[in-house]
Amino acid sequence: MNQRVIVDPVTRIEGHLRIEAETDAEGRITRASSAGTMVRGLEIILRDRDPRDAWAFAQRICGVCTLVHGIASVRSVEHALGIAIPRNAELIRNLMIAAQYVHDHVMHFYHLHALDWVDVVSALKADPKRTSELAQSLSGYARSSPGYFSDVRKKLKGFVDAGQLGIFANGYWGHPAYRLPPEANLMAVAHYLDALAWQRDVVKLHAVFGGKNPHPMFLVGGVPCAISLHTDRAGRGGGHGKGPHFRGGDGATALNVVGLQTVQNVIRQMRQFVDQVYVPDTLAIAGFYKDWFTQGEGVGNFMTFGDFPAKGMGDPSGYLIPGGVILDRDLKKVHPIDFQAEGEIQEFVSHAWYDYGGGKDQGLHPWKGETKLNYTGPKPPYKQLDLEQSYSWLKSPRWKGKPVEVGPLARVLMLYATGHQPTKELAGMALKKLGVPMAALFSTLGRTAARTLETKLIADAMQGWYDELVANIKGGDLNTFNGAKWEPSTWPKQARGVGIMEAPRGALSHWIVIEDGRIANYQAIVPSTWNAGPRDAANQQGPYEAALQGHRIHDGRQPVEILRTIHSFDPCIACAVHVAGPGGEAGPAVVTGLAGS
Ligand code: NFE
Repeated sequence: MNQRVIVDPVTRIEGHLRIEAETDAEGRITRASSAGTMVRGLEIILRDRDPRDAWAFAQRICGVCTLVHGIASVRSVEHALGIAIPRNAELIRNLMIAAQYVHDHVMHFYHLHALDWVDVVSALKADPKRTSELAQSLSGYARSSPGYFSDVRKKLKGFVDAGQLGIFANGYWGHPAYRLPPEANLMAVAHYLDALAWQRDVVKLHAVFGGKNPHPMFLVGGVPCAISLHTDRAGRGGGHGKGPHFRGGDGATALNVVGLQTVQNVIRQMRQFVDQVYVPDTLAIAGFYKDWFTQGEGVGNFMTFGDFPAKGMGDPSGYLIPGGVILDRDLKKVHPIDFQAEGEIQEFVSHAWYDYGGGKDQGLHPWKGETKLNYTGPKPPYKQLDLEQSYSWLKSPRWKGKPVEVGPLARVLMLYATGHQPTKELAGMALKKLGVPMAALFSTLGRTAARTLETKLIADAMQGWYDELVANIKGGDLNTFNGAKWEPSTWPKQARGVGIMEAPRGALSHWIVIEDGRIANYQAIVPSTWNAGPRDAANQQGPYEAALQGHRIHDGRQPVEILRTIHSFDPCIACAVHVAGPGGEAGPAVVTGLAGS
């Protein structure tokens, strides 16, 4: 019987995502539709405000990729007004963005995605001694003794016996699609718990540079963290006339030696966890699911905007991750992006609950973007969406009319295509270990593996930025702010800018139009919008929708296959629709509805 398998909400993501998958008699997906079920509002809130304040509002788009909207926002204003930031500010921003990647990707792997592959309940059957042998065969990670795994198993048994799986509730435990032996399951559960503790520590990097996390502080023209090696715990000047006074601590208001040492420790902790836990776990788990290297590709087009500048955002030749577009999997040609051209980056609303002044089939460049809400869907509670009409609060962004995938896979492919040697070596090592060809990257697990590989590349790069920052400070360069154009009286009457960056989930852009010192228009095109958006005016599917095509759903009440592919993108619908949630609802468990059609 043909069915419509509905997953709403998709959990272990940020925000509200609904998938409606139409299947044939064999349970194969013939058409999948992706719907964001809550609405954006940030663009409207930003109108008429001071552009120098925009980051503080824009950053509240999301608390997962906590800093990226702050960075994209200040970059949009800097681009509009022609402000160059000091090298120290660039290094500090690079370190903060990189820390966000490492934190976010590890969290995604263990806490949002692993349970699609790891059967928590099966871990109870594991032998702690054999688990220890398995863990020690994979890496030199210290927490790998039989006693350690025995304790984790005991803890887990406590959850299960009490009927309170807590954070592990509502998985499809026992589903035949789970293939790991009990020992691999126990090891992964142990690392899930370790990663929770680890993230609490590494988040300190943001607190040192930006005051807090989530939502650290930013500043148009630089970073708000002054550097002073002469401050004590209370931030008072020290030194007693004897040169630098190397005291200081958590209470200091300026970046000092203690803060820098904390950053160095975080970088070490990050690299250690990535090398000893995240990379080996990804390869070990992926080895049991090689059929997932041949499905879940998506649209076959990939886009990056580029990030981690070495010579300012104005000079893309200095970016660690280059920008460009790869079409139809062809890694031999990278197409340049023209951000200003009207026909390149556009958003469509043909199947979204918005109107455009010029008609629903029009595509708009974001400087001319409109945010006019028009909900025409069924009245809740509803069983099905009308997929022939509008069915999502996400718009459909397109590059030259084409759907493109953004995110870790796009970045790894771009680094590979542009000859980045460490990427080539790392990808080569991973593919060899797994015994799969390069084409395996174009898949559900290829996307997940690419996220792991880029985490290692970026964690390794952090040490270089840190060393350069310390060398600058030692050389007497304490500058973190360019205030030359701080005053609106120095601005032109009208200015337009785009702030680009690579957020963990992919290419992010904030578009600002400034008139008479105020924001006349503001549009954010977010990675999850590129990936999760609905069909466009030409009926082309977005990447999520295309990636689900052809998946065989074995049990419509437990569609773990849909979760595997959707989670491989790491959805954030809060970002994609810039949620304004009225009720502060907690995310309920995965609900699967079957509606015959
Ligand atoms: Ni809310 Fe985000 C990232 C942005 S979403 S997580 O990464 O921008 O796509």
